[in-house]
Amino acid sequence: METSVIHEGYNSKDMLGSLTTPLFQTSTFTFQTAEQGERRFAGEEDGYIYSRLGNPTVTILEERIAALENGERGLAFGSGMAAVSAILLALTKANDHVLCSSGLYGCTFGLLTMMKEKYNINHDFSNMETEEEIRSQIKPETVCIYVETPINPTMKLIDLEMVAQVAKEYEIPVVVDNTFASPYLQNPLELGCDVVLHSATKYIGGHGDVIAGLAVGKKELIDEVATTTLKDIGGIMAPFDAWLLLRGLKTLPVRMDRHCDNAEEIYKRLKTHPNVRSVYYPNDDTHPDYEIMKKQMKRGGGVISFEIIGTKEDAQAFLNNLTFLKIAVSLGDAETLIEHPATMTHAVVPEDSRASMGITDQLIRLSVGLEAWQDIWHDLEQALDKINSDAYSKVLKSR
Ligand code: LCS
Repeated sequence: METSVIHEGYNSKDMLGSLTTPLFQTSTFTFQTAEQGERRFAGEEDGYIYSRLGNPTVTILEERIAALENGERGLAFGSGMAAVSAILLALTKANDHVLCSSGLYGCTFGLLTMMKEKYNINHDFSNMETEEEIRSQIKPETVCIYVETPINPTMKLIDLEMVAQVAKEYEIPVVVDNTFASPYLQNPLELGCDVVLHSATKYIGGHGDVIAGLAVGKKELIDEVATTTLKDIGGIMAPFDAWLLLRGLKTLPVRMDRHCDNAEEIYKRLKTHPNVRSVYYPNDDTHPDYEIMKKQMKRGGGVISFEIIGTKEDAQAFLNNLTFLKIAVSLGDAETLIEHPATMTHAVVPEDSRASMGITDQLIRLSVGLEAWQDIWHDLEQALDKINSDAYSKVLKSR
């Protein structure tokens, strides 16, 4: 992995010796003759035509991610949601059914709702805790199982090997959103799943400067997506974004280990703070899915969720009291980012669904960055301590 993130898919000899991958910032490619143009469009001759159909910088990234996820073909998109929607729309048609993990990123939830309302493509949520539970929720119309693990923002895990085994019995493809783990910590295709997706905006980019998505799977399916729901809907990745991602990817293993080291330190401290009611981080034997984490993830990742003791307003005051940690959605950046899922990333999810996903008004999501963990903790601790004094002053006022 450490070597592949740097070298896979690129040979400097092909590019005048350029050490780093060249940026082909071009919308179109010239043909030497009209006949060559005809052959390229007919698929009789390899070569680039137009950057919506393919671009050399983007191809290098696609080959690299395919190697990192151990899949046959990778495909790049203009955002994580472009990847999610292109894959889901390629796998479904009207009256089909998708079985989803009971917890999804807010916009994926929004997309599924829209697919249901506009195209009658239905879905159900499942905890996917046992084989029987999954079997009981698969319908004759089920064409896809869609799983996020770790789940945004609750950090619940789904046993991918178990889901893949059940899905094989029914010949239903399993799509996994691997954004939170990154290819460094978890490889769903190796566990028997069929498609892996990433919001590359997060750990793969790693520097908070690009919105992008990636998908990897069997050549036949990814070829179909490339020529239909990517090409014709058009959510392609720009060459410069691919260039930034190739740069970010080189340090993925180093960054992920540091994110995990820092998260482990912060987790230990959050667990013992008196104003914290609960903490969710999979790499701990008190986490209900710890056995799954040991089975399918290298480490626990860089995101921790926790509930403060208090109200929604206390949660917001806690965020406002942070001094250098940034209040922002997104995750996986060098900077520690902190947000309030109920009013931000998952605000589109109706309140009752949020409650069943475990997204309370007290829940805070922390993407632990690469700063010194002592500094991160220092800022969190002083703001957590203030919740205490706020709560204390309220008690005094109420007397
Ligand atoms: N899948 C997951 C698990 C995500 O967390 C996100 C974005 C997406 C897909 C969509 O990717 P995008 O189109 O944004 O590249 N998650 C975000 C979040 O938690 N905060 O801001 C965006």
